[in-house]
Amino acid sequence: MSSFDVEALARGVCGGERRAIARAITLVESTHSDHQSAAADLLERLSNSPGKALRIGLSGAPGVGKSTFIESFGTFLVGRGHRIAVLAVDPSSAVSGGSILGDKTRMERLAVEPRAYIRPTPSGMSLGGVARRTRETIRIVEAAGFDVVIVETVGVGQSEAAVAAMTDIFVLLLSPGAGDELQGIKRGIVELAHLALVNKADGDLADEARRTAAEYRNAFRMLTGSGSGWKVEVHTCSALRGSGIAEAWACIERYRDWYETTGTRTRMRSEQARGWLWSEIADSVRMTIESRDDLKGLVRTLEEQVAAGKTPAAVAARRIIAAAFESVT
Ligand SMILES: Nc1nc2c(ncn2[C@@H]2O[C@H](COP(=O)(O)OP(=O)(O)O)[C@@H](O)[C@H]2O)c(=O)[nH]1
Ligand SMILES: [Mg+2]
Repeated sequence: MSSFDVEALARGVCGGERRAIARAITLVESTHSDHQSAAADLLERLSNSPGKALRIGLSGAPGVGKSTFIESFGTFLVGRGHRIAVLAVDPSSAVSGGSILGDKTRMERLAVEPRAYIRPTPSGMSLGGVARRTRETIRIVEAAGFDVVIVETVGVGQSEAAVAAMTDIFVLLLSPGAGDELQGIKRGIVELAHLALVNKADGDLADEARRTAAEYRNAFRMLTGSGSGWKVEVHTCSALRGSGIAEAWACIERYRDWYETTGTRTRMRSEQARGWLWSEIADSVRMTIESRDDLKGLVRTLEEQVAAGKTPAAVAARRIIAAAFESVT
């Protein structure tokens, strides 16, 4: 992207043009400083078209059936007149590379559906970078008219909390049988869920899936109580056969009603926006420090001292920040 007309790009995005959407996402993912100011300009223009999309976080261990579920669920929603965008937040999948190939075959119908847009994880980005750009990508696809946005994660790392902080509802996909330790899911992730779906409830696994759902229903009854006031639902589905998909959507719609009528949406979106502001500030301070040649020596020395256990991290951080801001004023 060498030269660009941000106004035209914003117009293209708002008109739902796929090429413009792809260019806009590439722009916000770029780490080039010129691109970053153009990206900020673009996002400001897009903020005139407020996001009305329902943002769904979807998580589950590798192999649980996320891609198959997205294909089935996405096709179902498209059939009901929705426009759906799928964004993946998983730095590890970009490293392994394998999942993208698998997804092409597992999301066959959705991948060619004009009312759907699938964006894989940008490669070579840290979790922080992916999470930051994913928030901006959500804004782009919302402005482009997609009214359901699914943000997918793998359920084994830290990206879940970041995704929960940028979505309206968090859906956890589970396998029949195994308890959550065996499913490779961290406890904290289970606690983020508003809806848990035990997938693969078909054939030989159907009974097991029902039992697993009952177990999770019990576990959630004990877990929640004081929380937000939403009672976590647990259902079964078969992404492969398409059963339980309509029920999952019905639950999401119930949640949405609750979310909007109780004022939770307004409160959560404000909290998320505030959190976003502060993480942008933290990121910018870091990037500014990293890009300042005059600080390189100090940073390197203190980094080594911290690594060697000679200087506490907090002390070194204060010195670096003091040095960075001192020379600004
Ligand atoms: N029996 C059954 N298999 C499924 C179902 N959903 C996914 N699978 C299979 O589970 C494997 C992993 O699915 P995939 O969607 O790639 O999982 P992901 O890694 O979570 O994205 C594939 O072989 C799928 O065909 C289901 O509902 N029932
Ligand atoms: Mg997958």
